[in-house]
Amino acid sequence: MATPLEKWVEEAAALTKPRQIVWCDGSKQEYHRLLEQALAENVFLPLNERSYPNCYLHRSDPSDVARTEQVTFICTREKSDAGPTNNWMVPEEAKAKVRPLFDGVMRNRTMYVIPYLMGPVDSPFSRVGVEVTDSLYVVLSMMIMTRAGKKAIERLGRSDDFVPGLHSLGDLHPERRYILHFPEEKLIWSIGSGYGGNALLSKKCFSLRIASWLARQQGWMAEHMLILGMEDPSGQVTYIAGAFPSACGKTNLAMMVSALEPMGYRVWTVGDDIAWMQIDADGYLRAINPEAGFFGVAPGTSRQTNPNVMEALRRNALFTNVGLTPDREPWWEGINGEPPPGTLNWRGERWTRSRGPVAHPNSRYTVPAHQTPSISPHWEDPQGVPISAFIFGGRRARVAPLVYESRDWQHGVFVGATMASETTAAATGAVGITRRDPMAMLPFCGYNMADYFAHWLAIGQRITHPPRIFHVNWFRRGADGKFLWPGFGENARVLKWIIERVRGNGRAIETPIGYVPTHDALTLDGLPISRATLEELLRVDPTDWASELDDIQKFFKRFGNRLPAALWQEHQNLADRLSQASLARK
Ligand code: GTP
Ligand code: SPV
Ligand code: MN
Repeated sequence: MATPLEKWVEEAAALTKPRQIVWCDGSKQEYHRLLEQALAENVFLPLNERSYPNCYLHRSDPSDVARTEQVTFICTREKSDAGPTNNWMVPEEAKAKVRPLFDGVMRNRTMYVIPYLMGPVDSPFSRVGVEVTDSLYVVLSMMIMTRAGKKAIERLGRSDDFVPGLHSLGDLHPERRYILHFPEEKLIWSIGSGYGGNALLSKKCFSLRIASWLARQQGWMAEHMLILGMEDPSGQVTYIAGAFPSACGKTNLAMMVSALEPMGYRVWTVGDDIAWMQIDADGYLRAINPEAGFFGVAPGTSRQTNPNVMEALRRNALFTNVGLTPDREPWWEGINGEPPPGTLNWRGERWTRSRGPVAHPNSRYTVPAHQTPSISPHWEDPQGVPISAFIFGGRRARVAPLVYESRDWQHGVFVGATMASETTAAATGAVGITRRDPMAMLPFCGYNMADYFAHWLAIGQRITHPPRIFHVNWFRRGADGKFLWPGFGENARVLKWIIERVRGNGRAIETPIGYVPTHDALTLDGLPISRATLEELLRVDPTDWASELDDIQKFFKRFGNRLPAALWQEHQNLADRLSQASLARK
């Protein structure tokens, strides 16, 4: 008898009518066979075999270079279950609209079936998904980003507990592009895009949008978070999970070479984008990284900013929409000086300054996680790692200081729920607009965010040892428009303060927004930073925060009476503390 998986694949094939169906086993031989085919079809171009062995370049359709939030939908029976921040359609209407686009779409194409496991092979918290796709780029990327093939099939057996994802490139026309989620039936449909988060359905679609829905039902958390371990000179490792919006520094923080390494502080990478977390029997929150690879932003990555990933990228990596030098090496802005003469841009044209950047601002690399020199010995621990602190952060030219700590869990949830950040090239649309992006989940929460906040509050009630909650901002700018903080490896100085706070000995002053390091609390040895700059970095400006309060109020009002009262209470408390502080100054 056919298994539930086989049945679903048959249905998908009946709809899309492929020329043939190929089941992926996830083996090395298969990867190489599919790569040969991708090279023959020009889906990939080979890079320099000496300097970048087994590395390839993919150029996507120029209209298909980033996630498209405007055509991403949460399809629930009730609109209120998707909430005011998601695009919504009734499931039946969404299917009626998009089914015709899938009908016969694979007629002259091969359908690849990719069973995959999210999470370590022997972890009780791992889950199975299956993607069918007609894109070789997707297949090869999924082989790096997930544990694909046999491992997943073995885990699934005859069970029907998997998240099916139907994907087709369609005709790549932006008007016929839809990314649909049906959380009530744990189903994903995606058509018209071959790009990253739109097409690698394991990532944002399953591990965040569907998983966040499941997590709320089942009492766990699925978050857009990096996971790292900070080792201190005694060898003790403190694990931290951090939520920053897309292209705001998760991968770089998770893989940093700590500026404090000479003092014995180093960073171990567990994950760079997604954390699945459960409360364990001892009352700690434990996190696994469901992914097996990193899909990272290329521009800005260099030997100086992120030597770990530069090392990892020298073999078995896929590059998307970067430039190509005459030596057939990948090139992007920030990698190293000027592009060599004769460099091709991301569209494959000979680069000239007037053609804009060499690499697309959202160009990416895809690389197996285990290749990074900083990979934690515990990154595949089946039970996950215990989280002692959460960090929320965004790109804020003003307002948010370098770092502050929330007062308690409820206040920390308020800090996360009111995060804001300037938009980036990771999604289509204007760049640099400040928007509220709660917990960096605005584009990824599969249900009403008011209920999501309530879930966070409820989780706090259940953890005996809740992580302490911090907020950071590496992107504050001075009057000259330049970043005040050097960032990257220097962020270790902030992590050091965070782990000191966790252990009860970091120095801080209480401000209306929370606890800010005293001027002598951060270890700044060897960093040429003036007292004035440090003061500016740590400054809490009452005028800025007063307008922040107004904007938060507007945002909260969108959720009507579904917003937990505790968050309105925190809003009021912040207002009270700010007005007390301004009275005290008078
Ligand atoms: P997604 O993969 O889209 O989720 O992005 P991410 O959050 O992992 O961001 P990533 O670490 O890839 O960084 C995005 C961009 O910000 C890159 O161009 C980095 O070079 C830059 N960046 C990262 N960390 C810092 C920092 O500490 N300071 C500054 N100034 N830039 C940074
Ligand atoms: C993000 O945008 O947060 C990413 C890239 O990590 S994508 O996979 O396209 O979502
Ligand atoms: Mn991301």
